[in-house]
Parts: sequence; structure tokens; C-alpha cells
Amino acid sequence: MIEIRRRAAALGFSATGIARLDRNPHAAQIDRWLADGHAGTMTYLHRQAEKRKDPRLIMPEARSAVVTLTNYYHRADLTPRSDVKARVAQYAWSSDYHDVLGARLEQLAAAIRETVPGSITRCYVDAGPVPERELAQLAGLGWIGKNMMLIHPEIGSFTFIGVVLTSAELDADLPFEADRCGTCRRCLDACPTRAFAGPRDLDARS
Ligand code: B12
Repeated sequence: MIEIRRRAAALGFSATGIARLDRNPHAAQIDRWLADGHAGTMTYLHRQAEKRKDPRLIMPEARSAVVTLTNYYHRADLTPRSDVKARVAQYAWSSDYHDVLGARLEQLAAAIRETVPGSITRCYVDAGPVPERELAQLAGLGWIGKNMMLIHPEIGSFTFIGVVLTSAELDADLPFEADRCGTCRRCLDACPTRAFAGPRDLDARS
């Protein structure tokens, strides 16, 4: 839907794609990850599992997901310095993204309702039971790297994902099928807490 993409770009989203809502094709990965205890103390992830495995359960009227990326890369000098004891991740350098993107997503949701009269919408950024990376890959926005990050081919992985679920039947984008990580494993080896049990398998207890 060209109009929805145009409105999303005007609102400042870095990229936008559309996915049809279906059962999560990687539902088994969620079960395995939880069974291995890799969610640690995040017990809410166990409670939300059924909805992550089938996002249609979140909002029964929903047919499509409009998925947005927002670039938060700050182009800073990231060379490790011996005089610095602790570093703050770049995603936390700006105002709380839940507030900033939540408000922007509400504006996009209004544009969707305007474009498809009678449709209903619900916005999510990080806090809900939505499989956000999965939906972003299905919406053609990038591939899921070995560090589990959604990687956009041009913007990279320093992005927040925001999702509007809607009852509107929108034309979906093609999923991003390629896995561009190949044999590279630099992210796995660089992880300072050795948190990866393997590719696409982060143990949050590490
Ligand atoms: C719980 C959580 C965490 C936990 C656990 C992280 C994890 N790897 O699961 C902790 C606290 C550690 C964490 C850390 C971070 N998080 Co976090 N987190 C979440 C949250 C709330 C749920 C993720 C979840 O369900 N994990 C369980 C796993 C099993 O599911 P999954 O990550 O979606 O992975 C799916 C794919 O890997 C897929 N899959 C598996 N194999 C394959 C193979 C192929 C070929 C394909 C296509 C798919 C596929 O199956 C999985 C299930 O669907 C999401 C928001 C959301 N609602 O989804 C944000 C989210 C994933 N986090 C985000 C961010 C920014 C971060 C950090 C970078 C923050 C920071 N700097 O510290 C780190 C990155 C850590 C990492 N490498 O994953 C962003 C990621 C954006 C992006 N570009 O990917 C999200 C989407 C929030 C947002 N709205 O922007 N996070």
C-alpha cells in the first residue's frame, strides 16, 4: 500500500513493510528457547508464548501487520577505551523509545484507518506479546542474524521495531528469504558475556 508507506516515511520511520498475519513459522524455536531456560527470569515470555507462536491470538480481527524500523545508530566512536569502565548501549542514549515510537505509531495507525475506512488498529513497540523480529522478516525488512537481530540490508541492526496490527487486508510484501550471515560468526565471538549458546540462540542468563 503505497499511501501507508508514504505516510510512514513522512512520520520519520526508516523503513516500513507489511506482513500477513499467520501462525509464526518459527514457533518451535520459541518452545525450544524457553524449554532450555534461556529466558532466565523473564517469566512473562512463558506466559506470552502462545500469542508469540500465533499472533492472530493477540487481536482476533487482525489480518495484517504494518511493521516499521527506526534507526537509532549514533555514528559514535566505539573504539574500546581503557579508562572507561562501563558503556551504555546505544539504544538507551535517547528519550525512551517506547514513548517516542508509541506516539509515532499511533499517528501511523490513524493514517491506516483513514486509508481503509472501518478498519481497526492496535500499536505495539517492544512491550506486547508480538513476535516483532519475525514479523519484520516476513514483511521483507531484513534477515535474522546469528545474534538474533533483525538486520536490514542497508540500515543494519541498530533499529527499533514498531508494529501496527490491523483488521485491514493489506497487500503483503515478500518475506526477506536470504540469510546474508553466511559463514560469518563475528557477532557470536565478539559477545563480551559469551551469551550465545549457538547461532540465533541467546542465553539471557549470561
Ligand atoms: C525478551 C527480549 C530481550 C531479551 C532476550 C533477547 C532475545 N534474543 O530473545 C534481552 C533482555 C536479553 C534483550 C536484549 C536486547 N534487545 Co530485546 N527484546 C525482547 C523482546 C521483548 C522479546 C524477544 C523474544 O521473544 N525472544 C525470544 C526469541 C525466541 O524470539 P525472537 O527474538 O523474536 O526470535 C525469533 C527469530 O529468531 C526466529 N528464528 C529462529 N531461527 C530462525 C531462522 C530463520 C531463517 C528465521 C527467518 C527466523 C528464525 O524465531 C524466533 C521466534 O519467532 C523483543 C520485543 C518483542 N515483542 O518481540 C525485544 C527486541 C527483540 N529487543 C530489541 C533490542 C534492540 C535489544 C538489544 C539490542 C538491546 C541492547 N542493546 O541491549 C539487545 C539485543 C540482544 C540480542 N542479540 O537478541 C529489539 C530488536 C530490534 C532488531 N533490530 O532486531 C526488539 C524487537 C524490541 C523493539 N521493538 O525494537 N531483549
